[in-house]
Formats: sequence, C-alpha cells, structure tokens
Amino acid sequence: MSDRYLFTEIEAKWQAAWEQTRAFKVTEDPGKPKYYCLEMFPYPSGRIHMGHVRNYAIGDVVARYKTMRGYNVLHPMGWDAFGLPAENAAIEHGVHPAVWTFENIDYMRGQLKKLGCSYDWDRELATCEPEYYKWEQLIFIKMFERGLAYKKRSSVNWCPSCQTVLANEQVEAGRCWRCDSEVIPKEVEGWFFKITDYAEELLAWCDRLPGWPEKVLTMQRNWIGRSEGAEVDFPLADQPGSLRVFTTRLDTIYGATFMVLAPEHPLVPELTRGTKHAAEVTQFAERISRQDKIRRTAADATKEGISTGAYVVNPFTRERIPIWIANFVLLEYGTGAVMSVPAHDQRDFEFARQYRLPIPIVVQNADRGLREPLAAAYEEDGWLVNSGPYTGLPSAEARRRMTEDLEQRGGGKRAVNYRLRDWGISRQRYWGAPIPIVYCSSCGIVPEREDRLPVVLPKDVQLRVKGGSPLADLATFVNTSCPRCGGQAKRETDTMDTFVESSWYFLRYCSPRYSTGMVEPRAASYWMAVDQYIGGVEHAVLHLLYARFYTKVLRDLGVIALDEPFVNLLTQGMVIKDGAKMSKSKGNVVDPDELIRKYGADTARLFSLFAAPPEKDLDWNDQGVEGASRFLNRVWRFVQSNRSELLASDPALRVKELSPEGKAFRGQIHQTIKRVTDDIEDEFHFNTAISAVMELVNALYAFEQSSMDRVPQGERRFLIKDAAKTILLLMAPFAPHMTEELWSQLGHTDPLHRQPWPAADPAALVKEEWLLVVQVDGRVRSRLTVEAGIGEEEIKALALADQKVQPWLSARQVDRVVVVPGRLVNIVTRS
Ligand code: ANZ
Ligand code: ZN
Repeated sequence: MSDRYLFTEIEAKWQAAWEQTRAFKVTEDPGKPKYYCLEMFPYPSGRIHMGHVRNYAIGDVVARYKTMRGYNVLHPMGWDAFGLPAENAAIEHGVHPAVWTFENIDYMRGQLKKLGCSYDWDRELATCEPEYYKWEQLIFIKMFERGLAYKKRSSVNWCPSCQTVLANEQVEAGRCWRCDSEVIPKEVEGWFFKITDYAEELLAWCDRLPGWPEKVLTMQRNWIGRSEGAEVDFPLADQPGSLRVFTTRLDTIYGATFMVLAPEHPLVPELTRGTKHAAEVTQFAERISRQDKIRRTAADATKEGISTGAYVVNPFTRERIPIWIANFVLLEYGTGAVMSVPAHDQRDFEFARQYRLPIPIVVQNADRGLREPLAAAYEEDGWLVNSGPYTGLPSAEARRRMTEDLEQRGGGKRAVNYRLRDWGISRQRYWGAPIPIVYCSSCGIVPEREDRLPVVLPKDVQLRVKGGSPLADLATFVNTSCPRCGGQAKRETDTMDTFVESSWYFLRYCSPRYSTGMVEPRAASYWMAVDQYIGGVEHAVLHLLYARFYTKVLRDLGVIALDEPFVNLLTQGMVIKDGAKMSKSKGNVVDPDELIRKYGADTARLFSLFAAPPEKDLDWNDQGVEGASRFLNRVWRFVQSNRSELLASDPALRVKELSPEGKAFRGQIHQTIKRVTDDIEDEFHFNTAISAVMELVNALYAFEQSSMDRVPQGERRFLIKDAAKTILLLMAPFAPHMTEELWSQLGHTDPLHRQPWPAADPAALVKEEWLLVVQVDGRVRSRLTVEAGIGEEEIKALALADQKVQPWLSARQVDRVVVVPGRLVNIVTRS
C-alpha cells in the first residue's frame, strides 16, 4: 500500500461506489427524524468557483454529520437554469440558450461529483424544464384570480444593458444586481406580485426566526420598512378637493409651512392647468422624473423644487400654505405628498432655507434651548410649542390626541406605511418561464386554462442581438385561442423573473417527479421546512424575502401547511484573495478544477472549512492548502505504518484497569469527541473542530512513540485502535474519500458515512490528576500533583522548578531527567 495518499484513484473509486449504490438516496421514513439540509442551488454559469466549493463543502459536512447523528437527511442539488447569461451567450456565440445551459449543467454536475458531495442525485432538477415551471404557471393563475398577480403601467427600474425591467430588490445603489450597469427609470406595463399584502406578516415573522442571523433579519426589517403615522387631508385653498399626505410626525403639523408633491403626482397638471406656472412646472417635473430615484432622494442630494402657484389650507392652523414640487419626494411612498415641517425635518429645512420659506419651531427640546433661526432641523421628540390647544404636550401624547381629533373630524386617519413595493416579475426577455396570460379582444386579460399548461417556451426562436423578447416575433407562440371564448387571442410575451423559480425549488425537491401537482402533500409535510439553509449573504433581501413570501402564498392557496421555508440560515462569508473578493474581473480566481487535480477534493474541502468559520470571510492562502494536504497525509501514513496493530483483534480490556498514561490518552480521545461535537453543534465551527482532530492526531503519534515500553502491549493496541477509529469517524464529514478508504482498509465492510457519530464517554472526560514522586539521585525529595496526561517536557520543567527540589540541585549540575508519566520523576545530577 502506498505511503502517500493517492487521491486521484481513491477519490474516483469512492465517488463511483457512491454513485453505483446511490449511497445518498433517501425516502420518507416516518420512523426516523428527518433533516433537510440545503445549499442555495447554483446558476449554471459554466464552471463552479471557490465560493461554490465553500458553500457546498459546508453543506456537505452538515449533511454527512447529521446522517451520522441518526437523521434521515435530505440533501438535494439542482439548477437555477433560466436567466440572462444563457441568452447573452447565445447571442454572442450562436448557441441556443438551452444547449448552453444543459452543457454547463453537465460540466458542473461533474465538478460537484468530483467534490464528493453527498447529494441524492435522483432528485436533481433544472428550473428551465416545462415539468418544473408548469407548476409556477399554475400558481401564477391562482394568484391572478386572487388579485395577488396583477398588471400595471408604472415607472420601473430599467437596465439598459440587460434590456429588461428589474425589481427594486434587484437594484443596488442605483445599479443592476447582475451586470452593474446604471439603472434608469422607464414607463412600461408589467406584471407584479402583491408582496405588500404580506408586508405585515413578513415583518412579524422576522421576530420568530431565531435560527437566522440577526443581520439578515435586520436587513429584511429595514427593507420592509414599516412606519406608523397618519394620513391627513389638506383642503385645496381655491378649489374643491384636497391633498392627502402621510406623516409620522402629526405632532409637528402646526409647523407645516408648505406642502411638497412628487413631481410625478397626478394632481400636478390639474393644479397648474391654465396658469402661468404650467409650462415651467411640467418641464421641471419631466426633468426630475428622468433621474434615478435613489440618487435624487439621497440625504446629501441637492434639494430642488418649484412652486406650483397653488395653495392648500393647513387643517390645524387654518393658514394657506403653498404647494411645491420637489426632487426629494417620491410618488411611490405614502401618498406621494408631504406636509413640510422645516424646523423638524432636515430635508424640509434645507429646502426651506434655499427657497426662503418660514421655519417656525413647534417642538421644544428638554432644556427649552431651541431658538429661531435654527442652524439645523431639530428632529427629535420634545414638547409642543406654538401649537394651539396642544401646546405643552409631549410629542407622543400630542400625536395620539391629534390623531383622535383628526379621525373625529373626518380629516384623516391613522395609517401604516411600508417601504416595500410590489414585486415586479415581468422580464422582457426570452430565457424564462412564460407568463400564462392571454389577451383576447373580447374577453380582455384571460389566464391560460389549467389543462393547457404548461405554456411551453418555444425553442425555435431567433434571438435579437439588441435584446428584448423574441417571443413577440414568433407567430406560432403569440397567436392562440382565447381560453374563455375560443376566439383569436394573443399570448403575453413577457417571461417571469427567475427569482420566481428559486422561490419554491426547495419544495419541489421533496417530490421532484410528482406529476399531479407542485409537491406531493405527504412528502412536503415530511421534509419541510428546510432545517438548514446555506448560502451567500447577497441574498439577504432578494431571494430570501421572495422565498418567504412565496411560501406564504402557497400556504394561503392550500398547497402546503407551512409559514416559513427555512428554520435555520447560515450565510457564509466571501472567499478573499490578495485583499479582494475572488472574481474573474479582479483576476484573482483559484480554479477548483486545478485545485482538485493538484491536491484532491478532500484537501480542497478541508482547507475551505479549516481556514475560517463559515460565516466569516475566508482569506485564500496557498500555504493553508499545503497544510491541509500535509495533515491528510499524516493521518494516511499513520494508518499505513500501524496496520498490523490496527488490524489485530481487540484485547479483552477493562477501561478501569488502564495504566495512568493510557487513561490520560483515552481522556484525550474523548475530550476530542466532545470538542468536535460541540464545535459543530455551536453554529458549525468547523475550523476549531478540525484543529481539535489535528491535536488528537499529534497526540496519537506521541502516544505511539512514548507508550512503547511503558504501557502494556494489549492496552497500547486497544488505545491506538480506539484513537485511529475515532479520528476517522470525526473526519468523515470533512474528508469523506480518504477516511472511507482507510475505514475499508481497516477491515470494515459497512460504509463509514453510515456509522453512528461517536459519543464521548463522560467518565473519560473527568480530569484526572497524577501524583508524581520527584527523586533527586534516587531519593524522594518532593511530590507533585499535575493534570493527568501532560507531556514529559512539562513534567520535567515542573519538577526542576519545585521549591523542595531546588536546594538539592543548587551546587550540582543536572545530568538527565527521567520521567515515568503518571508515576515518577528522577533527576540525576553530577557535581
Ligand atoms: C411631516 C414630518 C415632520 C415628517 C417631521 C417627518 C418629520 P418614514 O419614517 O420613512 O416612513 N414622507 C412621506 N411621504 C414621502 C414621500 N413620498 N417622499 C418623501 N418623503 C415622504 O418617513 C415618513 C416621513 O417621510 C413623513 O413624515 C413625511 O415627512 C416624509 F418633523 O411628515 B413627515
Ligand atoms: Zn376571448
């Protein structure tokens, strides 16, 4: 047997064995506790990168560990297979997106198999297959029937490079999440999912997901952005009608000295029609609405506005106040209109200063120190001043009373607002699931009939070089019959956002070939929810919010009985190299194929798990990879060079009768079991778990050396076997190939990955002490109490430094020190 671990052959051997025996195939087993371990499925971009390796290595350790802990573990893998890159590659290289996608899937599947991940490959799915997207088309129809899917014309985020609409969640700092291009506003018609109907519930459940990282929950809470306040009607001064505003600070209304509308507000043209302001206002409104919303409303953006010349009446002060329009008010939030209180809102303050509008103080601070003119807005709560009958009240109390009075008068009501907007799911591109809607000249918008699903995405299309959906050009697709009246009708040519597919794939894995519904109810109720979900934090709001929403919709449609899809969430850190995120554009990528070819999958896995705890960034370094490889070889060599001992039969031995040194070593074995188990259970701290095993391997080498003539032969063999076996069991989830090979070399026929996880013997964990006799030249001079199992060097140092020993050494030189662990130290001197 080779002295070096020949990973190429051995890893291939075990991967083939796992594949042949379908080693990780699972079925529902009500007699066993289930565990659903899921890593975010990849987009088939072509090749896996180190971020994938890390993600899938983490997931695989969890899955293998939980299996050894006795769970029935579902660990599936599939492909997020629709999306733009396929289409762009197709336009560039002339291959069909389907061909490109499935070629990539084949290649990447091979790569994942080379990593040795324990997937149930029988459950593999690709979201671009009609058998998959059929079910989300069905759900779309049910959502449409309930008003949860609707169409509207609106100003949306348009990515000029992707040539498609983006949902708000898909715009990061004004840029496209996919291609980083600057996003521009554009008026288009499109389909929306009414996620806002679920805002309250999505928010409430943020407090009921203790298995999620707090930072992700915070991001979701902020994204949902709940504000409590009031809607107040301001009657128009010189004409009938009124303008409604949303405010969180009704207590400041006596200081509202003007009103600001969003430039896009529908009343703007009416307010200015026929006046001298009309042309200028229209021009200003058009200019502002072309600007990016995030930028124009940023705190540091210059405030720009124009007066409409019209007035409203402040319902509390009865004063006429002017109506302006300005860049910092958005149509989409609240009512698209703001009562401006410049003394108590910084944006209003800056605006008022610029346009010389009055800034009266109506809220005083605790030490009554605010004086006009203010240098900046006072935005805190305080005590009301100059506020008629409410003067003197604290802000919160004033808000309560003013809201009550308002409601009584019928001039407004309490209101809750969310920042969350409905999810725009229309994409003006080809490679996605068709939206199952038909336009009929007599029936209008009609959902496709269920028995005509799926609406299959046609393959024979001519992709447009400049983007845009080619479906519109395809008469055989567009022209259809009306599902209701049978007359001529046209199909919707938009496709669905690919985030729709990823909102339920975890459900489909429960029964991936089920052909009478989205998921087989029994399978869903057995496997769901996902016990551990693992993926990148970049999806904190995006995918994770959509999946939560979609799960709730499916619950309300009666498809599943589940409130939340993911019980525990682990967001892994990034892979960093030379101080930057590993990425093609930075030119600092390490190719997983290369790494596996050079070191093997076990090393690649071990390194990525050892170099950092999963939630932290992982700093790539080549020495670390070398180190992981050396460690594996060290374990390999130990087994090779001690095979006769390891293969010999166990002596009949009672733990109680072990020698002191043997007892100490056994303590160390069980200490390690405990540490590794605790580290895995405590938020998957694999790095410290692995270093505990490394220590045990060192201790095993030391014990093998030092016990030779001091520990009885049978006991020695018993402990070496115990340690080696324990090391293989503990390392099995991390380095599955090598450990499986060694396990079989040691004569086991049951696979290692199905062995029960070792349990620490509590009796072995009790720290024992050694009472050591210290002799100088054969005479007892002192006694030492030390922790059992400490090393010889440590014992020597303690003995030489001992108070009672020192005088006997003062005039002499130490010749040598003999240590018998657990018993005795003998210091031999000469003059
Ligand atoms: C008067 C006021 C006085 C306000 C004051 C604040 C402070 P949040 O907390 O984010 O919900 N607002 C309302 N609609 C807006 C829109 N479409 N575009 C821009 N701003 C808008 O913010 C609510 C506050 O944001 C509202 O309360 C309103 O200004 C402004 F001392 O009303 B406030
Ligand atoms: Zn019709």
